Amino acid sequence: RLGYPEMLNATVELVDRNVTEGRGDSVALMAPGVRWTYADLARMIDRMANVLTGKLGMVPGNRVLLRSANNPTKVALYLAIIKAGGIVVATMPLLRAGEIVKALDKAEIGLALCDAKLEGEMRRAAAMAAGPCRIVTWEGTAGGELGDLLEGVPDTFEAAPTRADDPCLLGFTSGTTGMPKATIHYHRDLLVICDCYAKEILRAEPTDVFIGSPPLAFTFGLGGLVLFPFRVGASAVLLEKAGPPDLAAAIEEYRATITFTAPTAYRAMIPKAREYDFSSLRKGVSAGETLPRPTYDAWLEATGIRLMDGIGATEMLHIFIAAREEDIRPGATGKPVPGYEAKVVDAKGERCPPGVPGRLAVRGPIGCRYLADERQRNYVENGWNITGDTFVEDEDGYFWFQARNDDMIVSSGYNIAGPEVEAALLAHPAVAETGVVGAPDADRGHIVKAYVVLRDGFTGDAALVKTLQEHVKAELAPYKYPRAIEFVDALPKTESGKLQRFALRKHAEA
Ligand code: 3SK
Repeated sequence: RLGYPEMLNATVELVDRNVTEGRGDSVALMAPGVRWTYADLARMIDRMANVLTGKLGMVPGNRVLLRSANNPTKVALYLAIIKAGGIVVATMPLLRAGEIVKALDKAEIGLALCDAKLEGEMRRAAAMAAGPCRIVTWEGTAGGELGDLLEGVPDTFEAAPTRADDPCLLGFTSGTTGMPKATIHYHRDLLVICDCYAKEILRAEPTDVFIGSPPLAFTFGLGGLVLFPFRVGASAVLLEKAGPPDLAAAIEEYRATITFTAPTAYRAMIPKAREYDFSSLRKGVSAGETLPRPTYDAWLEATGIRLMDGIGATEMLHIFIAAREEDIRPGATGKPVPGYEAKVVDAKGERCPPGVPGRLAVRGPIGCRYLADERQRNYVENGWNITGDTFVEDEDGYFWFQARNDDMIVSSGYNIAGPEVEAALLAHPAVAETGVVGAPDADRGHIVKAYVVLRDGFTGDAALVKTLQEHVKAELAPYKYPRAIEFVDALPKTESGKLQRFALRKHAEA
């Protein structure tokens, strides 16, 4: 149905096509002090591709590591590597040398392009790597070492003759376990997620201005802040600092229309809706973590926007279950995105009847291909991608998130989904953030333990513990209430904003 030609280059489709079809003067990228049209971006990409294949000796099929916060130079380099037939290996900006070296070794990297601001850890990693790695740094909009290389280089470049199923991206899973896996994606995959999720569910327009916080190394950010806007000739705003206060201010400054971020950030921005002008917004996508109903309701009340929850995976590049605004069933993640199939299966792989929880299995136009990793066998069974999530499918075909498989707490024989208890706690005005895990208990095997960050003005004392316990008992089956509550200043999170429940579990077990 998607019918891509055999020969296909993703950069040509995403950038050059905007120029050849008359959208060269439309704004592609904005960032503090930067405003590049599609024509500007196309020229920058071509100069960079000339440097890569000329002075830096890159040949099609080479893997190139890319390191920086979200900025226009990173996007141009990303797309230049792809246009020249290379394979991008993007890493999360906050990674330390000991983590970067895992990517260098796994992907056998010989060339790394790194924002000068992140050079220290990059050089330390290269010194530890198994093979030699040349590092080229840049400053701002391609000044510094890369700027010198770009001097006098032509601004036209003929794209490498890539096939639709040539690899162009190695995406590392976000590393919540400490042993990242590299997933291989093809040129066509970058278009598939635009033509399935973005076209059918998001329905973006060329006049849209996309903004958000996920790093481009997390494919949620790559889709939302580069691929989706470029596929329709819209604009994207790139923020190096994209915490909730920065994001809220930037929504007003750039008159953004579509936000991509995690539920935590939406929650933190709710009070900002009174401080900043959010009237330009028309859509909001939430992913990375399940969207709790209280956050959905509060964002709707603050902005009038029905947040679009979604679940995706680095393995499948982007979101595969979601709902259009008019089909949203608050609290449910949605239905399979057109082009994908999903089912809930039991331990034997049989489809569970509606209402019965099981593992979520998905298949569609993009499947998981790990780079040399035996965990491939656990993830793909008979063509179905077996995710690590427990879901329930209802009679109407909506999928309801229960927990990560390893987030299920078994207490006195009850199966309790930590995220469900989190959602109940978040509905209390005292609770800003919470993470719920099982803590070992001699009598019950495990008890439900909540780590809670309080909103300003509340005190974490015994009276509040009691109040929160009673609150959960009133919201959920009483056996789910947190028997232990610990008040903390912050919760451990991955760089993509996901709660690190394994860190909380470790703490609870100590
Ligand atoms: O749901 C996620 O965590 C995800 C992962 C990768 C790409 C996109 C998404 C939404």
